[in-house]
Amino acid sequence: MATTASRIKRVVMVQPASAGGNFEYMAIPRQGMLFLSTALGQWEEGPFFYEREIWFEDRSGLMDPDKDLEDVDVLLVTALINEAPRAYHLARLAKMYHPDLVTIGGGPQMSPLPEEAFALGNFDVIVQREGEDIIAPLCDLMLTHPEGTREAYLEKVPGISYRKDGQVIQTRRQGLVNPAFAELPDYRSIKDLSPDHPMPGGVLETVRGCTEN
Ligand code: B12
Repeated sequence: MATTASRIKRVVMVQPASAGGNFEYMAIPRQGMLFLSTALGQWEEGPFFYEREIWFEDRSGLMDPDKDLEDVDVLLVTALINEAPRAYHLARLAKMYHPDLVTIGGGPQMSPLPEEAFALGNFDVIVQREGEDIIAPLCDLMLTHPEGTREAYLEKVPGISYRKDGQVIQTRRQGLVNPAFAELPDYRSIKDLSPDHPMPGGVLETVRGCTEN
């Protein structure tokens, strides 16, 4: 963890390598990290500013959780089921090498299964459902209050799980994030994205949630 008292904090956001590869032909990064990065980048109400790097392992190669997370303050991990084994492995090693690093998980696999994520990934917090509106205040909280003193603050954050005295505590969340909250995906923070190393395909989000009601 960065030891300086700087107001600038470093966040690495990872979409872990998928088992068997990300499709047959090409890696298509998902949108979740891109919108969370926008939300962190536009946050001005808290004590910190967030410098982000989005690391899609299927595209940029595997991260070394020892070397690549030095001087990083927060690790955000997303996962679908086919990325969950690597996600948990990575998060566990990250915590082992950097005990003070804040680790937060989320996405379609961990959201409904926080117990699995805590047991296998040893995360500090799991975010359930959408995350744009709470991610910056949550990072502020985690970086301001040391482990063991956070619970009173965490219980006020809607839609998360955390551990307290060996139990998993879940907070309730109602409603959806306003679609204009983080307007555009933050492609600029993607690691290694340049004209020499473009993405072969991308996704455009037109509607959030289930299109079949
Ligand atoms: C569009 C879509 C696709 C597209 C585009 C994929 C892409 N690469 O972008 C296509 C058709 C290609 C596809 C393929 C697959 N998909 Co798909 N897909 C979806 C769909 C409909 C929307 C995903 C999306 O873009 N959402 C918008 C983004 C912004 O939301 P998000 O990713 O959920 O992220 C938000 C939150 O989850 C949260 N969050 C996410 N990660 C994190 C991390 C942290 C730290 C925090 C704090 C918060 C957080 O914050 C984000 C912003 O609010 C969902 C169903 C749904 N309605 O959600 C299924 C879904 C994600 N797909 C699913 C699956 C299984 C797959 C495949 C593995 C299928 C297969 N066997 O090949 C592949 C994997 C491809 C890949 N590598 O991504 C499952 C995942 C279930 C699971 N437990 O893993 C879902 C949930 C459908 C379902 N109900 O089964 N998919």
